[in-house]
Amino acid sequence: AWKRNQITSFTDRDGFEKEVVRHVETTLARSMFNCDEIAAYSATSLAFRDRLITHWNRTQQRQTYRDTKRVYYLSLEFLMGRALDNAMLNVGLKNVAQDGLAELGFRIEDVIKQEHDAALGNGGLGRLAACFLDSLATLNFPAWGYGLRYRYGIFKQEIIDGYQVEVPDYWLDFNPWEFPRHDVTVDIQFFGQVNKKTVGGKTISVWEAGEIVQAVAYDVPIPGYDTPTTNNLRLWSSKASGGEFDFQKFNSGDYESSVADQQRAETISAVLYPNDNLERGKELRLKQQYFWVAASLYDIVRRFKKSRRSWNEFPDQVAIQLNDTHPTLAIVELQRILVDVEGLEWDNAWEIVTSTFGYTNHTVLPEALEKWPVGLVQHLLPRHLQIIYDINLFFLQSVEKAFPDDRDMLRRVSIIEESQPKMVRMAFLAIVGSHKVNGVAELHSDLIKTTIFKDFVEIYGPDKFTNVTNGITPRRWLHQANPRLSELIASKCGGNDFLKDLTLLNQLEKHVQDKQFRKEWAEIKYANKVRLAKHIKDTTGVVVNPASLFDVQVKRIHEYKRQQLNIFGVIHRYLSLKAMTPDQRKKQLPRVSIFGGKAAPGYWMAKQIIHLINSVGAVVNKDEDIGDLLKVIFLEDYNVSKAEMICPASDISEHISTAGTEASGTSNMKFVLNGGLIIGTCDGANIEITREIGESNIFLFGNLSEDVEDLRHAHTYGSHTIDSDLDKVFNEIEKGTFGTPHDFSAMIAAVRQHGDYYLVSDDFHSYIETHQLVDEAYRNQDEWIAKCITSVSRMGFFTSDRCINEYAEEIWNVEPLAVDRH
Ligand code: 26Y
Repeated sequence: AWKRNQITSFTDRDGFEKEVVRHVETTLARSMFNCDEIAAYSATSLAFRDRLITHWNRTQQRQTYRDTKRVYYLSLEFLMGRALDNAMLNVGLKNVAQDGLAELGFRIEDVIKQEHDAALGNGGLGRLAACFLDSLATLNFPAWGYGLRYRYGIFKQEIIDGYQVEVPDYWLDFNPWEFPRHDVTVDIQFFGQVNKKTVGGKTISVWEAGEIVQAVAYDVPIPGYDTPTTNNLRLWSSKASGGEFDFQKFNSGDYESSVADQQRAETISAVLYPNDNLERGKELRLKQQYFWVAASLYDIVRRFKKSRRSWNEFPDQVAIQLNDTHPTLAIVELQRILVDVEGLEWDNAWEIVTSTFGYTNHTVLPEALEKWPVGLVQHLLPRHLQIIYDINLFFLQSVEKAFPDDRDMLRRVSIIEESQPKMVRMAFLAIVGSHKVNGVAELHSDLIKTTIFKDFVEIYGPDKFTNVTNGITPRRWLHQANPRLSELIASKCGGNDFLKDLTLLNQLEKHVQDKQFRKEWAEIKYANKVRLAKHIKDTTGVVVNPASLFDVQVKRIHEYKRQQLNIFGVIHRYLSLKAMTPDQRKKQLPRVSIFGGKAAPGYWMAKQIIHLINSVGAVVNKDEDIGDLLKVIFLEDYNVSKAEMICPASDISEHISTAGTEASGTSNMKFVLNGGLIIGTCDGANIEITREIGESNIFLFGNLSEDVEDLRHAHTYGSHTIDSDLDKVFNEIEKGTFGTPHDFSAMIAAVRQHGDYYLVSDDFHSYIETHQLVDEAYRNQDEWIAKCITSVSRMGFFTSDRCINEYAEEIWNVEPLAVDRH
């Protein structure tokens, strides 16, 4: 028998240091004498990576050997952030590394900070996928993620003269966390035509390629917390097929065009589309989607075939979850493989397909729903368009049977929208091709059933539609982001078990009245605020007082999320302060309004909002009448690793979307879990957070989702009077107090002239009043801290572990694989 992994496992400080030195001197080919922090980061990562590989191989072997049902999570986005700290904590050897690095002359925090975020996502949807991978591994589910290996992740945001400027995020320079699998490749075809062939009396369709691009697998290990299970995230990279050059062209002297072919192929996985909730219908995006989906399915089918089971067992072995409609072509591709390649009958194949897929919807915003022009699909994927038409035909036939007199129903639910040009409605295709459809919070799941997917509930019955309220991983979002709070909690909850069973947080509640505990809690919050204040000073030059109330809104900039409401509220506060006498001012509570988030590069209004925030900051922050009473900060380049610093430092955070527009929100959960309170609308998961933590521990305001339609109607067809306080804010902007008024005229016009679609004026008064309640509550620090502790103690529901268990039970029908803890 061969001996396993003698070389690369360390368990103590000495062993760790030896591994670091070995990697510096051999893998990195450097000397310990000029080992800087980057080299220390690289070597530490390589040492931990080696450890993970052992567990990873064993996990994969065990999963192959046991051959139980696997889950495949298809997502165009995985917003992973940094890997090293997470790996150290999940493996449980961070202390060892800390001591070892200290002995080598490094502070572990500085080493961790060398890592570039893996920013392969836009926002909530991508981060959710990352939290799910963490939970799947922690709970020992046999699960793979499939995504694209973008060379450029979400752009880096710079703020220049108050405006957002996008800089490319080239992150792959050195990435120790990925393993290229040059032997795992799939040829993906595009364009071409479909020919009919008769084989043994049967007519089959053959798709002749017009272009072939190669998909190369890159694997990223995903360690579970406190378990040897290490799952796999497989990311596909595109490459010209047939090696580096098309030799025929090359030899015939057509060097330029052979290089051009290669570049065209590599373009497919080059860049993440930076739109969040805004569909643009670009051909390259559709190419990305098919490239990734086809490679993933080929891989999944190849693995299934190894077990030599009958095709009818496919859904017993494979569950595929579609993260929004972006991977919906997988439904069509599997049907194509089963019918055209494997020769199954249509109905038999379709039964297998629909039993395999589940579809998660993340939005009701019409502008975010994917539709592809029929002509584009025809051109790029001619066979797939035929299959889509057949799927639609059979579907509409069944609808017609059930609703014989309802012609309009057929028009409404058709997968093909009969518009000019005709469009393929991807959400409808996803519903028809899946056995379960879920929303991501209760309100959202109700809304999709009563609005955008109403007809489908009638057709399929209500059981096809379900809710799985989002969650977050407490490993990254508490233990890693807020180590001191995590430790304090552990001291009251009987150790670290709460990180695996978050409901154990409820043990905190009996300590709420404990003076010493509250004091320590408050000290930790303060220290986290000091750290953020330092970051603010270092990056913006503005000095903020950590004793102020920190009011945070960080998320993608979008009109529906209403950063404009927030900044108008800030201006209102500024005007109120300016109108006070010095004596009155002395009684006011100092506040720091902190914003962060990226605007899609083509989203002009979102960029205007950023500009207004910065313009207000420029005036307020240097106003000597105001001093510490109000500071306005825009934090550049909000991303996962910044969120890990910001969430623990917030007193109150803002989740203030127009009711009915934010599907769930997940940062609301991160902020509360880190001992902050929230101000929010009755939207998304805010509603369930309120149910869990209690109404007295959250600041809710604004109109309800059921009233939004009527209000909008009234704006358009009735009289629309602007809230008088908001009007004063607008007048002040128009006076030029915050710079050239023309710059902000569109934002004001959206409210005054264009129907105020997001109900900024309707909610303004309630918003301002509720902020006054926040101020009052914050004055009583003792009670404030009690609210925070109580809230945290009741947040157990919002772990992504609960979420994954619900998916496993209700949608995937998969079970964890027991592990031996050698
Ligand atoms: C079609 C394409 C342009 C597109 C790209 C990205 C469409 C949507 C998105 C991203 C959507 C997204 O991040 N949605 C968010 O998903 C979170 C996780 O479920 C929710 O918490 C959040 O409310 C929702 O906005």
